[in-house]
Amino acid sequence: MEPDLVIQMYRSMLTIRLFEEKVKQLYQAGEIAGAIHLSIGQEAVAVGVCSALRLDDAVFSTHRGHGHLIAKGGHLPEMVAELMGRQTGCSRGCGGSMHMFESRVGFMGGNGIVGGGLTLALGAAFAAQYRGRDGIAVAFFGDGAAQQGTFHEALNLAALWKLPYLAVCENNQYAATTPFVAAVPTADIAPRAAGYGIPGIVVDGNDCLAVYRAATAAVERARAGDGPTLLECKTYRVEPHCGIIADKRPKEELERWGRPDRDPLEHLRRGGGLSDAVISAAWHDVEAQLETAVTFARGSPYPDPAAFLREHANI
Ligand SMILES: Cc1ncc(C[n+]2csc(CCOP(=O)(O)OP(=O)(O)O)c2C)c(N)n1
Ligand SMILES: [Mg+2]
Repeated sequence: MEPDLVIQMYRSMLTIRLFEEKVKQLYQAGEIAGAIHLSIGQEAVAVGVCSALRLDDAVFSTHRGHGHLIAKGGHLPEMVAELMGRQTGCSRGCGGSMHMFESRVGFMGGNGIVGGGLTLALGAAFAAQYRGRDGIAVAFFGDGAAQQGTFHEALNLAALWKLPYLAVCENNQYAATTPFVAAVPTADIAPRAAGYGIPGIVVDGNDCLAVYRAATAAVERARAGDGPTLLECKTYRVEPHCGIIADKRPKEELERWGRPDRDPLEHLRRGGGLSDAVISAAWHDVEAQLETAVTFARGSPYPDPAAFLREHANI
């Protein structure tokens, strides 16, 4: 593994972690409105997968998508501005947390509809194949979304047409308050791939390098025209589902997943042999970038509804 790539992955995970912590603060201070779903603890999935992609590969995200956009190269000032509902936001302040969109980095949007991204990504994968391009489409989705019909519809068609498609299940073991074990009769989702004749891989979703390796193999397969892969990343959401739902997960479980050896950043720091100097430079840099982003967002105007309606009068 290239040392520069490992450092880049660490910085990207750190950016997600510190971004989410800042968002939590701003939300609690009333500077961000609406529902916010944080992905602290799940950083290695977003970064491991997106590090295996090109900028022009298309990523379709979920309601918990800040990390996916950051990992795909999203711009922090526009992201914070979007969360604060400002005109300079990546969706011009009209999308908010679940509907960020930044096509210039191949981020084709978050989605408030659980399982919705699975079928949208299918369209992008078909478009790439139809146009003879070698781009691929990735759908992130949760363990809860795997119970939706769109999961089966998307995998069936992607496999039938050998589309350049990668389905990434972020199995954080809960769908809101419903534990995975109370909703699914099997230990894993990945074996369902056999029903569509495609590879289904289970990987430690808190191990960024393991996710990266598995995603790289799936991306190579898709680009070669050999069709889709289902990648199930076992992980854990450290924060509650969203700010407004009580967290009833067992204390012992929270403590177990909160241990440093389960933390994705700490895991990469140890496994990647990153020095203290590299780590502290990364912290310094990312903290400064976030401060700049927040200042930018606070200083930006709110959208003008009349101008927005005029501009979109033909829709
Ligand atoms: C079609 C649909 N059904 C229900 C909901 C309400 N809802 C929002 S998030 C969520 C849980 C999703 O769980 P999972 O797919 O595991 O993702 P996670 O929140 O764990 O990242 C539910 C049921 C929704 N937004 N859309
Ligand atoms: Mg889940």
